[in-house]
Amino acid sequence: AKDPVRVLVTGAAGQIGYALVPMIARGIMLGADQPVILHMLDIPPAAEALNGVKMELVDAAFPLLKGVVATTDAVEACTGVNVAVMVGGFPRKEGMERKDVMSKNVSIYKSQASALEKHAAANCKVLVVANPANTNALILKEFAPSIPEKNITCLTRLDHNRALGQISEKLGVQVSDVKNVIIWGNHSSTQYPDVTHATVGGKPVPELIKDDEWLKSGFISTVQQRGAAIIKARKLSSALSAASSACDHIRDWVCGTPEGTWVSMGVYSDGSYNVPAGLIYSFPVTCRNGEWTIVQDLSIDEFSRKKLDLTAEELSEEKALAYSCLS
Ligand code: NAX
Repeated sequence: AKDPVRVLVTGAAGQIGYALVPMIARGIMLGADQPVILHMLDIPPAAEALNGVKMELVDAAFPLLKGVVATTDAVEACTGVNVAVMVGGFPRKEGMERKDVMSKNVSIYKSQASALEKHAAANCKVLVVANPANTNALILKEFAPSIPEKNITCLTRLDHNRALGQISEKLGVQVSDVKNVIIWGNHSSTQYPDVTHATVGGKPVPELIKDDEWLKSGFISTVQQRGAAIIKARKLSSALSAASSACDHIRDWVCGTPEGTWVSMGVYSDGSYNVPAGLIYSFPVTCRNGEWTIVQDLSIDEFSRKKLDLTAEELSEEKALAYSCLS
């Protein structure tokens, strides 16, 4: 039998945490033959709720679940973890300035970066979900210099999956037949969902849809605004889809992407596609042997170029704002 993998979920008493931990314990993230030990972190006001989640995990009697650590101590939570899913953060509340929210998250991600750097297993893979996801991941990278930058990513897979879902609905085809959409940039409303290279059954999506107006406007804004539409309908933000997409992100990263298929991940930019180096930016990637590689040499038309640049500009501004919170 395989040795258990230790998976950290921060913010585990929250809504995404509640949907995510049973998926991990059922093998959806790391495979049906991979035992896991869950490490769950939250803050003291949520300690009792966190303990309730732990009780439910015991009650569910998951065969793959070999242990549960539920704690409000970041060092205990981070010790020995192989995978870290960072869902905990400070949400924007009504009337709060952007800078104040950023400042709270910068201090959370700075201190959790140190805990991970000192106590996580070597080669720990990190996925940041909490918003502002790209910039939280960048702060984590800055303050955990001994963790390889290739191991620090943020979640844009939910946006990617939303794009697949919209194309499948528009064409009346199975979502599993839609491939190779791309989310470029920030996990925010400036992200660029790009179908230029997407296919269904090997045929280019732009040829199948033949509705350029929808592809260049309705489709893009639907994907960009989907989070807000879910909040309007549910009075709560996306949780099951976010949790499922976080599992997809880690599974593909660890187990590899299928031949001929790419996915979107927020990763440390090396300057590919003239995106400024040093941002955490969502790119199309393939994964093999536990490492992602940015898909190279895709053609970028003028329409796309503007959108890639716009979301990069927003990320550069967020980066500057985050740094101003440090001084
Ligand atoms: P909740 O407010 O339900 O849960 C967040 C949890 O984090 C709470 O239990 C809170 O006590 C905990 N927390 C706060 N500070 C913490 C700290 N310093 N250490 C550990 N835990 C801490 O939010 P939920 O709906 O679960 O969303 C979590 C985060 O995901 C939010 O930042 C949200 O904006 C973000 N999202 C990101 C998405 C993505 O695609 N990247 C999509 C879904 C989601 O909106």
